[in-house]
Amino acid sequence: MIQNAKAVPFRLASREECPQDTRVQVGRVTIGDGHVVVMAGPCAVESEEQLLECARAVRRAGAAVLRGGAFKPRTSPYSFQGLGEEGLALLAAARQKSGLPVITEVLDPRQVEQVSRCADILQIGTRNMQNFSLLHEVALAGKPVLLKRGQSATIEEWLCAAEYIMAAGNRQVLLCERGIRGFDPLLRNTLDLSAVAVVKQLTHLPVVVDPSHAVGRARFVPAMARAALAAGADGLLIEVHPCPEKALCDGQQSLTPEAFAALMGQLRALARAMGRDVVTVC
Ligand SMILES: [Mn+2]
Repeated sequence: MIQNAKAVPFRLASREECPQDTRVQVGRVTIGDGHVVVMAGPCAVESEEQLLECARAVRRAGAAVLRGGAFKPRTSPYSFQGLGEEGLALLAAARQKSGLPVITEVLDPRQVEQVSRCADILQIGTRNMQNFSLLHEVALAGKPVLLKRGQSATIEEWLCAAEYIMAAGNRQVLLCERGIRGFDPLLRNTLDLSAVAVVKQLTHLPVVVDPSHAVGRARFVPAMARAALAAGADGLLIEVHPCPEKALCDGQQSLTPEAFAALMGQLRALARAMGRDVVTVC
């Protein structure tokens, strides 16, 4: 038993354990069945108008899941930290009005229950990938979990973090590549698309790519979103803001609704060329 654990540090997440692709069900949306699921919305929930405008725009363009942060883990403690509970209430309202399932980040094990009430997918951010008490709590919540890769995490460390969630009884895990720490100041991070190919082979879990946080500049997001789809990603997580220059968080990497709609058209064409579809909620 101990020898086995040594040989394969992530067992439940491995292809050997489960040769068939895992499908994660989020309301009527299935992630991991070969089709492409696009999740989009603002970095942070800022107001009712901002969130609803964004929800309507991304839905119209064909997104299947609404993203939005209520609790924001910021590099500086003086940056906007999110609306917290008020943000969760706005997400719940947007979910109801738009009919889109919601993904939002949970930062603290003590908030998992509260966040679970309005979230269809619980997001673990890059800074918390190895916060094992948080991974344990989200596993117990019984909701799908999107696990972002740590900024400096190896693929194996990332899969071991997924294993923590699975070993605690939750198999509904989405892996999210969001860029790793690079050396080039022109980009926020380096999008590791090779990780998508590697992880698709090593595991049966769906893989989502977040090009927004990887490149950190809106003008580079469409190219990397297309590349992620071509690399085999099951889904994309993209930041969209009705007015990026006024965003309280990550405005420089947020697409306008118009740019997002144009990108969705390209993604649909690319998906078709690969014998896939972009999933929409109707
Ligand atoms: Mn962000």
